Amino acid sequence: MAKIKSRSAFDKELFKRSVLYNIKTLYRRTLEEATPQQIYQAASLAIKDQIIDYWMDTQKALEEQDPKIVYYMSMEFLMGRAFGNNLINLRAYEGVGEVMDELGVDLNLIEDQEPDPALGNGGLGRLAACFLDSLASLNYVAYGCGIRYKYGMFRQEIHDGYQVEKPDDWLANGNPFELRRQEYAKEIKFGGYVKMYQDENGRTMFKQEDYQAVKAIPYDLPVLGYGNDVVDTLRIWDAEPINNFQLDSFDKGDYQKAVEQENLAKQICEVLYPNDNHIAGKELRLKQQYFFISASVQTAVQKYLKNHDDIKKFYEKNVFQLNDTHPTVAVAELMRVLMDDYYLEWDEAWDITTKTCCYTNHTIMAEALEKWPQDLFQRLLPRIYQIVEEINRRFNIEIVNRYSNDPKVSIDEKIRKMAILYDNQVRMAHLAIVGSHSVNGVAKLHTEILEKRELKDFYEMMPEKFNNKTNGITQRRFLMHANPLLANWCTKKVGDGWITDLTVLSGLKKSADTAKAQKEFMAIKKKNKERLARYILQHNGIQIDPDSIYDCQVKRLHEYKRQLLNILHVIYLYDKIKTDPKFDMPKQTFIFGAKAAAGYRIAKLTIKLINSVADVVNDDPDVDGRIKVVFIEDYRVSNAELIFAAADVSEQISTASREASGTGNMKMMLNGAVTIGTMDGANVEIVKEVGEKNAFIFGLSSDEVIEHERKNDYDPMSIYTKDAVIKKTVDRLIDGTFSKDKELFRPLWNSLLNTKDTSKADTYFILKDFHSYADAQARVRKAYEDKAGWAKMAMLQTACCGKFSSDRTIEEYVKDIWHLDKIKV
Ligand code: 26W
Repeated sequence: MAKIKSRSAFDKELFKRSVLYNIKTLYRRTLEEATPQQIYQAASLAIKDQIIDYWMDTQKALEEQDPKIVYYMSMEFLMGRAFGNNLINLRAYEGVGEVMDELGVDLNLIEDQEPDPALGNGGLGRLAACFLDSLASLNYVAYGCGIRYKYGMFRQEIHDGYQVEKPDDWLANGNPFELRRQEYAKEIKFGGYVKMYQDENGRTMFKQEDYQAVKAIPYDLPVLGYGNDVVDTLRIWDAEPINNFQLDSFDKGDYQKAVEQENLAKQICEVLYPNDNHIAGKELRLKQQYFFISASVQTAVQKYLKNHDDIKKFYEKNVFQLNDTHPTVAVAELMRVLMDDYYLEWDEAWDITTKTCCYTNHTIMAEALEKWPQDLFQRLLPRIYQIVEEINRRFNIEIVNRYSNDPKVSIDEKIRKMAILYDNQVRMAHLAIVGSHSVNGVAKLHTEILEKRELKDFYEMMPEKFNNKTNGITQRRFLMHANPLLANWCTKKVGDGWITDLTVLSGLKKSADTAKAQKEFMAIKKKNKERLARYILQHNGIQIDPDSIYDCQVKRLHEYKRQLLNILHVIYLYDKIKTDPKFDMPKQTFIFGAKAAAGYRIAKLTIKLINSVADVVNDDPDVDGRIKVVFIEDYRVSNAELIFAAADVSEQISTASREASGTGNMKMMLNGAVTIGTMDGANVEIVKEVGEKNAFIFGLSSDEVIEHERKNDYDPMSIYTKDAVIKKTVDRLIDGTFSKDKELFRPLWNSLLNTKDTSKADTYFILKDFHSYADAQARVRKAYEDKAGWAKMAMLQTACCGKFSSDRTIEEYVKDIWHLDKIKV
């Protein structure tokens, strides 16, 4: 068993009594009469009872020990279900399982009652969730700051092969773990104008007038550390009208304004924007950003001043990590609070702000770089805009000072490239860089690309700010909870130290060669494959063979991630089976899971293609079960856990240079899946850890991709015309094989071979990488036939995964950027 760091072991009897009591008082029912949902609610409240004590103790420790704390500011937190995870971190999972057994209740069924809190799109939101788990587990005090969206990521249904978006009403049954903290409500101001006046000391002051206000109400969710009694807080904000219709509003003729304020409050937290790597530039999104940032910044400053008197030392006890550019208004908001509310001078406020803020970049996709129209920004946030203007003015002067003596540099050119305000736009990434003391990428390659290309001018001017923090994942959720069989086996082999130090798993390396360990490892994989097969049978009505290779690509649907390459390869294999009687292959199941942004036409059509290929291939007697294609509906954290545990092959096939890091790659690796992938994002580091011969690497390198783009010399049409195999495969999209309407998939064909505008053809190098990918797949199939060899390779994935724990990532942030102190509870 794990070293008991927690003061009290889980009290089974108390828990059992508490569940039964809750069922009675909440629902006036007995256990036998209660529905699974009611048992889930009752059990959650019983667990929360225990958590509250630790939560209060953590607050007390915080006050006594006064450590530096981090505010992780993020528009997205993709937490996944809390119930099972809380049990794991309380080290009560087994105990609760036993109680449920005694009560004749199936714990899995109870866990399945919980909706997935899906307040995030994909990697960036899930990373935030893993970081909170690690922060609490490593004894740091952290606040996640975000938005309590009424509707999270849409629920995906597949109708006739097409994605249909349904609202995700995750709060329909309430959230038993949350606490509404009305007493910490904040007022947030939008619009109006800024009045300038002199105060009694003759100082120029600024006041926002004639604004619309909403009330921000915090809801706190506990974030448990593993076995250490630390409970951190995810604080998500909801909006409410300041005061509902007051009679005097009518009297003053303010009726219009009262209605507007009410509507504003209703809209702000309504829904998460379901775009990934693409900005829609909607006003409401900017409102969301300022709303939660203003509330969080005000809270942080007030909390600090409760126990400290020198505001100028704010940064000694607080750090703000900006999760991409989405929370970047924090830079200007902190300036505003320090100057307008606490009367600091510009230079003092700027010193504190830059020492407090840090920025993480998660993408190089140009479409994702946030820019706001200047007039919209100014209208919505007039005081904030003034401050941004002044930051920009001073930064431009810095550029001039820095380069005016350098004859090789054109100042105008530098300002054009680096200014925060330019071309009537507010460039949020530039504001984030200028206003922070740390700028980091999320994998080694990604940070290099930022330094050498995307943010080259900034790197040149302020290299000391730049650093890399390779992403990580929490093994508590993605091994312990997702894969209990493998987790227990690892503990049997190397002890349970891996739960808090993932590098301990390297102790498995010495077993990788032994037949017994190989057999045990693969028997566990088989059980997990059977579990997924049951899920797929139940949800898709497709029977898959647990002895087939499970080849999994689960992630957001995006052209750069190249699900199209994967499915084209399936089409190619299908053709081979149909035309070459001598061709044989081991059974392979291609599993996809992905949501497409609602307005992303090509991505949605790719989903339809995958489902259409599945319909044709799965039922073709010539195929004889050798290929199965499965599209898992509504991919989300809870079914991801089933998929990771069952995967043999991990598809990480983005166009090199495009995937900043990837984290699904790490989750699959942890569970013993072998990577087929490009040298992109964190794949590069994965290959380094596991060794080249234990991965299937293919395709252009990131330098090659970038070089083709620079020279603009890539011509997919010449590949298509010269290469009969590629031509045949691609033309399957439009020859009626997969749809009666031959034109249905024409837009996909065009995306590869745009004949009207060749510069827009195959921008993700699918045709260029096709053969190299097909070769890698052939190597996978060959390797899989060698049972012992495969078992060894699979086991080495788990054994070499130590580096990719988010615990390691967090310790690097702490050491290089945050400088937090650990607390003891
Ligand atoms: C403004 C719309 C928008 C929404 C989300 C733009 C950009 C995003 C994110 C940057 C998308 C995202 O999740 N990025 C992913 O972040 C992960 C965590 O660092 C990385 O592992 C992925 O490679 C990256 O795509």
